[in-house]
Amino acid sequence: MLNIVLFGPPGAGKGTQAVKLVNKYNLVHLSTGDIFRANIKGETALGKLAKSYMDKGNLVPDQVTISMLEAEVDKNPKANGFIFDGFPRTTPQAEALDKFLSSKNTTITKMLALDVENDELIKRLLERGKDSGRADDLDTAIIANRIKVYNEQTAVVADFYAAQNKFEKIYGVGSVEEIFNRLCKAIDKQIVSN
Ligand code: B4P
Repeated sequence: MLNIVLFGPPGAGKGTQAVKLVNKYNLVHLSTGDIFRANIKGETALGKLAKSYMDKGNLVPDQVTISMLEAEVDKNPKANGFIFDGFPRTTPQAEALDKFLSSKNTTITKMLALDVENDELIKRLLERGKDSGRADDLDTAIIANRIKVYNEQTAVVADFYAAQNKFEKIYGVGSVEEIFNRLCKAIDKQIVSN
């Protein structure tokens, strides 16, 4: 199986690139942000809970997020592999994912981390906020909080995968196609060496 964690700060382009990668490598795309937004739209209990955190730019609690993600993996028993987009975002999430995948005799192949400077992230998110309808993209204070949360709680997840020799940084500025080619090069190199 090819299991990729697509990593990076808010607005780094994880969602944008994940859609292209799943097509090329025939993988299942699991975006925790998208699943939460679908629940918000459907006005489920999970959606109501998630919204109260997401609208402020905070993380949804680990146990809720982990259970939801595991249920989504279980819905796809025949998958060739997964792109985990926006998950794991904390060390407990990374530990839970490792344990869960190993119970299925598989593992994370690689973490690809999109590297984008803060000014560019803020510019992209505000631009998306003009028509995304996402409360967390509209306000510079909420965007600043998302970046702070990333630096304080999420950035360390890179160390978790670096310790397993699975971490690779990919420069995330340029055209969508240029960045996609950089990601594909890293994945193809990994496939050849496996
Ligand atoms: P996410 O939905 O994961 O959103 P994101 O960090 O904003 O997005 P991403 O990096 O995917 O950006 P995109 O490609 O869209 O999370 C939202 C919230 O959900 C979190 O704050 C949290 O509350 C909650 N959540 C999600 N997962 C969680 C977890 N595991 N645990 C707890 N809470 C969780 O790109 C952004 C913009 O840039 C787009 O408009 C795009 O068009 C543009 N763009 C992309 N590539 C570009 C390029 N190369 N050049 C110029 N613009 C580009």
